[in-house]
Formats: sequence, C-alpha cells, structure tokens
Amino acid sequence: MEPVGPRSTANEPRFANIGTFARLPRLDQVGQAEIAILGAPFDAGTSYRPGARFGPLAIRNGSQLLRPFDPALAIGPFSTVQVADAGDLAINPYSIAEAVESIAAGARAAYGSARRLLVLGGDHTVALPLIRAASERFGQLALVHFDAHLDTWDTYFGAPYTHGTPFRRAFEEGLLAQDASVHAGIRGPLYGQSDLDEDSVMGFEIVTADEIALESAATLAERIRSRTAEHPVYLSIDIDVLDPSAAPGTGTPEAGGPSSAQVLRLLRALASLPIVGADVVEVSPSYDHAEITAIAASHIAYTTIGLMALAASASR
Ligand SMILES: [Mn+2]
Repeated sequence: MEPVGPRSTANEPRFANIGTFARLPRLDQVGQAEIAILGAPFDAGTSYRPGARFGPLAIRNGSQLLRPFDPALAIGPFSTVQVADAGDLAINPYSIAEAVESIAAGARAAYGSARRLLVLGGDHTVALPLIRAASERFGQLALVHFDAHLDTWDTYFGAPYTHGTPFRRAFEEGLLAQDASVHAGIRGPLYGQSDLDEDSVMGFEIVTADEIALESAATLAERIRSRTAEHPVYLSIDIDVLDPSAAPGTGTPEAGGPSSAQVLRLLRALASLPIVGADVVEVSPSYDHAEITAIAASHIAYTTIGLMALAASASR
C-alpha cells in the first residue's frame, strides 16, 4: 500500500489547519506506520532554564514549511515509508519518577503501531525511558548523542532522573552496548576532569564541537560508524548541540557550537547507520527568537526521519 503523505498544499496554504508534524497524517488515521513522531512535553528534569514542555508544539509549528522531498539525502521520506504523527504523551508535570515510567509505557504502546519512534522533547530526561523501551524491542543499543553536554552526570540535588543524567542511568541499566556510543558536539566548562574520565568508563567516545568545525563530516561519520559497529543505533539530539546563535531557544546554552549546516551535514553522513529510534529534545520556545530554534529542530527531525526511512529500506 502506498504511504499516506502530508496534506496537499495545492489548495490549502501550509500555514492553515491543525499542525501535525510536516502536515503528516495522524497515526490514528493510518493505523500503522514505519515511523511515528511522538511528543513528550515534559521539563521537570531541567536544571537551568525551564520551558522545554512547549518544545513539541514549537517544533510542529516550525515544521509546517517542510516539503516532502529531501534532495540532500535523495529520498522522499514520506513516500518511501509510512510516517505519521502520534500526538503527545500525557505526562505528569509534578512527578519525575512517574513521568519516566509513563514515558516508557507510552513508547511501548506506540511500538504497537509503529516500527520506529522519533520523539520530540521535552527535556533530556525523556531519553532514558525512551532508550529503555527501544532496548526492550531492539536489544542493546549504540547511542549516538549530539549535545553540548555529556549528560552522564550522576545526580543533581540527589535526584537520579534529570536532564543531565539519562545516559549514566542507561549505562548502569545495561541498555547500551559496550564501548559503542559517541557524544558529538561536546564543549564548554565541566565540573572537573573526572567528568570525562567517568564518561569514558561508561563507554563513550567524544567528538568535540571543535572537531565538528575542523574535520570533514565523512571523517567524523567514519569514526562514529566504526564505534557503533553493527549495533542498532539510538540517535539522541539535544538542540543545544547547535551554537546559541543557531538555537537560542534552549535550556542550557553553550557558546562555541556548530551551525545547523554543520550538524545537518554530519547527520546526513550517518546515512548507513541502522537507526531504530531517535529524539530531538531541549527546544524551549520562550527563549527562542523568530522560530530560529524550532525551525532548526524541525529540519534536524526531518533529516532524522530521512535517515530512518533509509534504514527501513535497507532492512527490507
Ligand atoms: Mn542534553
């Protein structure tokens, strides 16, 4: 059966009507999808500026201009596989522990109708329950993590589930394959050298923001590919990987980051990776200007969908 694509813009302006991601059909309209887009509006794990609970709404708004063919990947992702918008999870904004459980449960339920999920955050706390659900389905994962920050810290104020700690928890829970994961875009001040030492013990390799600026995307992609090897890949993208000039609307901005062009180029160079799940998190629209961040996030999400559609085609 041919995939149901985005609503036509032939007779309806793209800024009209109710805004699903990229004007795609809702998941309940198509029943089953290869890729479902799911919002996780939650930001109680934020350590600095709040507001990422409004991220899914902002990213969907920023996605209305996306067109169906991606020449850079040479794929029309929405005509290659069925992609649909599954709406938002209902998440308790007052209890982080309950939110983590319900996000995992929501992801498991969504897997009943979709092979792969792309989740729009929300703060980075949401990645842990999403990785739990993905690893239940696909086994141990290699994590490819775009972020200014490591997010492998232990606790804040004694809290184990925060937006700075998801990947330490994922490591402790055995969800990640040994020495197969990568951070990309890391920069800025740390608490100490021990942050890096502990991160390395947890099996991460680091591609710094300077390396993204100075090395070719092909060179870096080869490093990432040799790291993730044959493992199924979970791609987690914190929008603060971008320089604050390219993504001001986020919770913990760090100067000296890559442009959206550099990040999109590196993403596209990962085209052969078997990406089974992904998230785009930390868009906090009250700090945004002229939808800069929301539009960047929507294009990163669109490119991620293209990568997942390529992975789906390759696995058929
Ligand atoms: Mn993060």
